[in-house]
Amino acid sequence: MDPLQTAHLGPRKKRPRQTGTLMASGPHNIRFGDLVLFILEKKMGTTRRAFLMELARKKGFRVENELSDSVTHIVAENNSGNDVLEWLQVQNIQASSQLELLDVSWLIECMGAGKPVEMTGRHQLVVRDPPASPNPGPQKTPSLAVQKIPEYACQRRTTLDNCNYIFTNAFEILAEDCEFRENEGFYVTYMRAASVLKSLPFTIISMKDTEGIPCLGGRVKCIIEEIIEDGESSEVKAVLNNERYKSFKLFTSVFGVGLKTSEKWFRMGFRSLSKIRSDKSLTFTRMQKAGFLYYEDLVSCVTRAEAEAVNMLVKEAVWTFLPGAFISMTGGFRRGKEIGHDVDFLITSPEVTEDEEQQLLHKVINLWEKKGLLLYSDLVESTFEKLKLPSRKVDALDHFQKCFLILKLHHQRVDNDKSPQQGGKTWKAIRVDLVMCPYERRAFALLGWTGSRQFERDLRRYATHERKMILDNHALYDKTKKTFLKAESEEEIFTHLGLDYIEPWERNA
Ligand code: DCT
Ligand code: MG
Repeated sequence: MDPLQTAHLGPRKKRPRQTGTLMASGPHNIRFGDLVLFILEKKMGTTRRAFLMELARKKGFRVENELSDSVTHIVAENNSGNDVLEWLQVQNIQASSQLELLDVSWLIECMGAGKPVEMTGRHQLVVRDPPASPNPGPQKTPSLAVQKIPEYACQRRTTLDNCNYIFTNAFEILAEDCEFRENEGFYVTYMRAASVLKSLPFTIISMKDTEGIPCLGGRVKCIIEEIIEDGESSEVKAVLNNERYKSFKLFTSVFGVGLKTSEKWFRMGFRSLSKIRSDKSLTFTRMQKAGFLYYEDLVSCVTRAEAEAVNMLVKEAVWTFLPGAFISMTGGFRRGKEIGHDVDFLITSPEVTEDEEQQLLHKVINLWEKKGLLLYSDLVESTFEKLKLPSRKVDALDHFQKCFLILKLHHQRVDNDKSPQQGGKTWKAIRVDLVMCPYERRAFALLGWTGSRQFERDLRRYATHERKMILDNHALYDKTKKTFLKAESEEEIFTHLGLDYIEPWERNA
C-alpha cells in the first residue's frame, strides 16, 4: 500500500464538514475532500497566491478564497508559525480544531505528487512562544496553551504516567503492524502520535482536547474520535485478528527471529511455534536455538528486582578485572520502568589502555562461562573510529564493542524472589546487553543507550533539522562550525543542542 495514497483517508466514516463560506471556484473536481486549504497572501503576494490556488484546484484540492472554520490547512510562505498566529489574531479569527500551519514547500510537493503528501517536521510551521497580543481584549485567540506542545519528543517531558493509554496502546499496535509490513511512513506517523499523547498531563476525552497538539494528522484524529465514541478502534480490532500480525507477533517473540525469518515461516504456512520447533526441515541460527531453548523465561519480562540482581553480577565480574570501571544500567530501567525485555549496561573506564578496554568483555564472559552462568553470548568487536562523522541514520546501531547475552540468574540472588520453582529449576534465563565505550564518549553512549527509541529518533531529527548538527551514540558534530562538540555529561549535550535538560525518567516518549 502506498502510504501517501491513503494519507488523507480516515479509517472509516467520513464526517461531512460544515462550510459557511465560499466553495472552491470553477468546475474543478475535488479529489481530496478531507483537506480544506487556505493560502496566506501575506509575504507571498496576490499573483503567486492566485497561481498556486488555481494549480491546487486543478489537482483536485479544495482551496478556500477566505479563511473559515472549515479550513484544515493554512499554507504560508516566508512566514513562521508565530507570524501566522499573529495574522490570525489580527483578523480576530479562532483557529479550527484541525488547523495545520504549513510551509508552501508542502503544497509544492503535493503539486508534484498530484496528491497530498505526508506532512513532516520540515513542512510544519513551528510556534516558538505565544505571540504578543497586539490588541489585548476579549477577542478569542487560537488555543495557544496547547499549541505550545513541542513537535519533537526530545522537547517534551514524558514520564511513565500515561493518561492516554487507551489511545497510545491502539497507536502502538497499528505502528507494530506497519513495522511488520515494512510500512515506514505510517509506522512513524503512529509512533509520533503515541509519543505525543504519552506526554500529555491530561486524558483526551473529546476531540476538542486534541486541538493544537502536534503530530496528530487527519488519519490519527479519526482513530482517536472512533475510540472516544465507541471505546475501541475498528482498525486496531482488525489488526489484532489479522493472521499475519498474530503470526509475526508470535514469531518475533523468539530471541533471534526478525522480520525476514517471520516472513519466511509465515509464507511456509506456519502459525504456531510448536510446529516450527518440531519441523525437521528447518534450520535455526545459534541465536534462535537459544531463543527456543529459553523461550518461557525470556518472554516473561525481567523485573526490577531481577535487573538489580544482574547489576550485582555485572559489577562483581567487571570490577574483578577493572576496579575503576564505571557501570551504568541504561535502557528502560534507567528511565524508571519496573519491567523490561532485557537489562542494558554501559561500561567505561578512565585511564585504561586500548588493550585493557578491548579485553574486558572477553574476560567477563570467560568468568561467567567458568561459573556456568553463560547460556548464550555473542560478542561484537568495536568498529568505532574517532574521526568518523556521526551517522545520519536515525536507527543506526552504534560501533562500540558490545555483547548480547543470556545469563543464568539464580533465584536466590534476587531480593524477595517469588518465582515459581518449576521442576526444581532454580534459575531464570535473562537477556543482558553489555556495551563498552571509550571514556571520552561516555556521555553520548549513555544518552543513546538510555532511550526510549522514539526519544532518540527525535533527538537526532532535532539536531539535524533544527540545529544543523549530527548526533549519534558516539559524537555530536556541528556542520556549521565543522567541529565535534565535546561533552562530559548528558546535560552538556542538551546544552549544545539548545534544549532544556530532560531527565532519564522523562524520556519515556
Ligand atoms: N538503542 C539504540 N540503538 C538501537 C537499539 C537501541 O541506541 N539500534 C538504544 C535505545 C534504547 C536502548 O538502546 C535500549 O534498547 P532496548 O533494550 O531495546 O529498549 P528499552 O527501552 O530498554 O526497552 P525494554 O524495556 O523492552 O528493554
Ligand atoms: Mg532494555
